[in-house]
Amino acid sequence: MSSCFSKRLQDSAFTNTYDGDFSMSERSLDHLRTIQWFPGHMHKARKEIAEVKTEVDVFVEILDSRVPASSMNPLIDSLRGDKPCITVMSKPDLSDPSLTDEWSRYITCRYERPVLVADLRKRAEAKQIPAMCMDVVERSGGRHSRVLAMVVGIPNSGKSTVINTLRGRAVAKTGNQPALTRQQQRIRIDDGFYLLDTPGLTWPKIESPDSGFCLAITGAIRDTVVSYEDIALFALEFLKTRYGERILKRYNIESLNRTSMELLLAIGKHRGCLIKGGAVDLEKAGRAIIRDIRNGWLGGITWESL
Ligand SMILES: Nc1nc2c(ncn2[C@@H]2O[C@H](COP(=O)(O)OP(=O)(O)OP(=O)(O)O)[C@@H](O)[C@H]2O)c(=O)[nH]1
Ligand SMILES: [Mg+2]
Repeated sequence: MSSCFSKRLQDSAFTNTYDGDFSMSERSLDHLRTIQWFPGHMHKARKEIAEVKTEVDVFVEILDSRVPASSMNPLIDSLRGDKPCITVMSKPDLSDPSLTDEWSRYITCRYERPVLVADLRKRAEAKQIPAMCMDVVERSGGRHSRVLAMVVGIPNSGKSTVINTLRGRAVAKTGNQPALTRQQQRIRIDDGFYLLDTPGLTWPKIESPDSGFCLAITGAIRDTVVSYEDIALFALEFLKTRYGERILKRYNIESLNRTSMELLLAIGKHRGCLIKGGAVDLEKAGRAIIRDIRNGWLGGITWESL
């Protein structure tokens, strides 16, 4: 393990959750509040996961590879306890390949568990999951003639999608918005392997404002909880330091030497997001940027680095 990562990382108190530095440089968005979203159905889901846990052989934790740190929900970790686990990093088509690779190697080394990076809509990529589950169950001394794997993760990370992909048809409801799954659902993949879909869980208390915004950008938190203007301001602050060229190119902007609000105004103007009288509609402009990001039109972006 020591050969994998720097001493700084190994010394860090990275136990259940990432505590490294993924804050934005040049912060100028102090007015943005910490986002919290843990609606009632998640309390119920948490209870139901705890109730069924004794039957479960292995956990499949789905992390959104765009926000690997904020996807590592300490609540899920505590519900899992010492059950075997594999980690699947979803949506690699929307994240930055080199950072996805770094995170994947980090999680493998730090948590000593198998990690699969996969576009969960593609059978060729997801099909390794059953064998990986069987393998960790066997190595942990559990039964393996009939394995029940519980799929857990933050909302909108791809839990129901992977079940549909492995089953070969749409047995679970999916869509690019959080909290679509409200109840557990057990699906037979083959005679020896069952998957249990669960409702997505957010952190009961999001400590870091940056984490809340990362989850909002990627659609793990309901869009009505925070304005598009605020999410876009956060996103632009990050993008101009890490992926500035893409902003310049996509929105035909000449210089990044502007505040995030100035960028939002320029992009709003460029996109024609105007209200009566010609002023920029900041909410509309923000929504256009967030849509571009979620659709991958600004390229693969990872919002958290090691
Ligand atoms: N681009 C991309 N989209 C994906 C991938 N996996 C899932 N999706 C999409 O992500 C969205 C959310 O997927 P779901 O399977 O509904 O997510 P979930 O984790 O079940 O969400 P909740 O039930 O709300 O907790 C859907 O639009 C999927 O098509 C992936 O690897 N890449
Ligand atoms: Mg679901």
